[in-house]
Amino acid sequence: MSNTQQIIEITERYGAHNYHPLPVVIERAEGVWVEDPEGRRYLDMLSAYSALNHGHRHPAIVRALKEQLDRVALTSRAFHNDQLGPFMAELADLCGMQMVLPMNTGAEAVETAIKAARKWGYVVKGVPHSQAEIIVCGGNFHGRTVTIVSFSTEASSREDFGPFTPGFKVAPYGDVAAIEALMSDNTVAVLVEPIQGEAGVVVPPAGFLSALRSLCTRRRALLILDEIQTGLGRTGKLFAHQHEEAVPDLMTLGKALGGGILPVSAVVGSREVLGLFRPGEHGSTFGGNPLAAAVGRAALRTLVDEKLAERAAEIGAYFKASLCAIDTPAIDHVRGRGLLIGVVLKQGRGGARPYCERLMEVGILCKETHEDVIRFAPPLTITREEIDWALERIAPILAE
Ligand code: IF1
Repeated sequence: MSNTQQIIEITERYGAHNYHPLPVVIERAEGVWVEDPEGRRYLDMLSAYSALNHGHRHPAIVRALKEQLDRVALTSRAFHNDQLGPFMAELADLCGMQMVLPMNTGAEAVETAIKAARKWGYVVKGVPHSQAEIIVCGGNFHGRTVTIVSFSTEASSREDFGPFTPGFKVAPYGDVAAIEALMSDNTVAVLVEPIQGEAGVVVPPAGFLSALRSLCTRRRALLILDEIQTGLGRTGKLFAHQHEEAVPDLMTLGKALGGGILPVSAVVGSREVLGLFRPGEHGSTFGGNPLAAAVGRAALRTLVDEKLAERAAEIGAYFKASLCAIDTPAIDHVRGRGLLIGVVLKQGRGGARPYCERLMEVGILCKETHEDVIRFAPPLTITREEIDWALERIAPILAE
């Protein structure tokens, strides 16, 4: 039995089966390439769901990690450390926001944003306690906690996990009028992804985000944008909301904020909202630890220095146009922005999984999302030559 088979076997024997991974084992990785125990190389076109915008083990980020590791790794927030303040200042400035609350995972950032919005509703807007309402969109994905799946519209994310957290209303994604119709005096926020990732790379109608910004301002509700997947260069701008005029009141970040090395997430926003937290009201053992802060600083520095957002725009446009040019009855259409691309297959042809399995056999790792969509989201450091290498293999398989 090969090492790959042995590793898969022990993983399946002891691990809860909450995933259905492709039958590939990654033993080492560098840049956009990963390698299995038998030495086979694959082009990573999933990027850990957009946590690897900088590619695997980016040298500048690894260096920051190692240097910090030789100084201090963990302090808790009971004391200050010398990395967190500068990280939060650099992050707030990059976002054009005033304050940061550091956490670890995306879901923790989303939970923090929900608590911040509710508190703002009660303390500032004057909503009666425990009456706060937050509007979300169908097809949303914001994490896996019980509160977050309370407003999921995906049965498999919420079945068997009740009872659920109240205070959420669901409107169709992209429909500002429907969101307005759900608003009341108790609405404290609207929480949306600028592009829905898990729903299958769903780009909203042009003008949706800016119309939503105006609506929230008019109805005195906070606009919370979840940029955990779309942020930090992925869609060809630093943040996906910059494709429109839609500066959020709160923004959640995660995934690539950790530079593809550590879990680092944050809520970024105005002093009016994030300034409401008092000591002891919220926290996290690892949130804002010096190792994460040092890695986060390197991730932001690299993102800007290597112009990763601009690269995503340029190379993403080339990749998307090349995918659209593939002559095949299998593809219904291609959608997405920057290097967040979904190839939507025609229904009733067996779905996207078999294509992902075929692509793995020729050295490309990607993932199906929602049955009929192949998601391509390579690291933003990918070169045009590597995209061409991928296209030479993708085209024949999609044309089969
Ligand atoms: C899994 C999906 C993507 C996210 C947005 C918050 C979170 C995520 C917009 C929570 C996380 C991850 C979770 C991961 C797979 C991946 C995913 F398929 F689950 F939905 F990317 F589309 N907001 N998305 O995309 O962040 O707590 O995971 O750090 O659960 O398998 P997290």
